[in-house]
Amino acid sequence: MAQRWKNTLKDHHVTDEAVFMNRRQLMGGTAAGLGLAAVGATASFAQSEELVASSYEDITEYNNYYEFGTGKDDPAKYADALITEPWSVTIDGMVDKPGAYAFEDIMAAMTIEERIYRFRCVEAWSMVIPWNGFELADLLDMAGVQSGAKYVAFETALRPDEMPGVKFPVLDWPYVEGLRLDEAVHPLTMMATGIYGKDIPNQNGAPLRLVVPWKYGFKSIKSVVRITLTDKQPPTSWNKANAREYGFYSNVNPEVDHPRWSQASERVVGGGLFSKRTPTLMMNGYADEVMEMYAGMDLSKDI
Ligand SMILES: Nc1nc2c(c(=O)[nH]1)N[C@H]1C(S)=C(S)[C@@H](COP(=O)(O)O)O[C@H]1N2
Ligand SMILES: [Mo]
Repeated sequence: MAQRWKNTLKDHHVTDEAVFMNRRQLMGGTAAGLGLAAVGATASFAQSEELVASSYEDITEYNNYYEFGTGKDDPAKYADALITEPWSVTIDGMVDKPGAYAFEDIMAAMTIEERIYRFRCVEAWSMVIPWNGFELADLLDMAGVQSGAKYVAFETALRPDEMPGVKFPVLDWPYVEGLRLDEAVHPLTMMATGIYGKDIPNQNGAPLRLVVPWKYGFKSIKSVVRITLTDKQPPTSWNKANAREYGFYSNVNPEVDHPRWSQASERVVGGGLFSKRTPTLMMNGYADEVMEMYAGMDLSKDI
């Protein structure tokens, strides 16, 4: 599965930045010392050498976060207004311990790791992002998922005073998303709280956002305030906006085109003049890890 992002090779400063990771992103509230954690971080980057991360500037200045406007540079311009402290995530529905979980308490209980993932937007652009965060499964464990739960629903904050974009009915606010429970507890699925070892910037979904690397980017819902365990497939924003174009699963699939464009290839953001298209990989390159979850499904119909 080696995929070399040649045009971003010169941006390969991941290891340098990892050394400067701040305390919040390094410490999962456990005993790991700063020095040790930094060494671990460098090692984990070295293991992923075939994926070269996009630059911090590309990742944080070219965004989709429609609550702040639909332009790619709107989130970087306007998302500073989002107040992320204090923050809590309500976990409710079919869980043993429903309630509002303070962000600090979540961070103290979780193990923060670094994962370099491909990120593929349904609009056919892509990046490689070095996330910091924890597995969603660990957070769900904290709340105690009850038997009978089959899906996980997510909701973004809705703050008209802080989010200039929500006065436009582009989507039915708040932004909502959902996963099947097996997808939600898959080890690749994470809640990201950092990028390049720094706290995740507001435009990328501070203070915590979902990351599901084998699905189109819109599944990776930002600034999550509610997580609900349910036995019914939850509504999702883009499916509500246009069910013909956006399904519940939204798995990256180069063989199933969007009704208005091909999904066979993608533009790697950040190449500048040398920007090129590269073939899109089945399940965004994670087929070996996730394909078995879709056994028996018709991937051209269950989009
Ligand atoms: N709440 C919310 N989450 C969102 C979006 C959004 O508009 N609002 N955009 C989605 C889309 S379309 C993409 S491609 C990714 C972009 O993530 P990034 O800006 O960190 O690259 O966020 C997703 N999560
Ligand atoms: Mo997207």
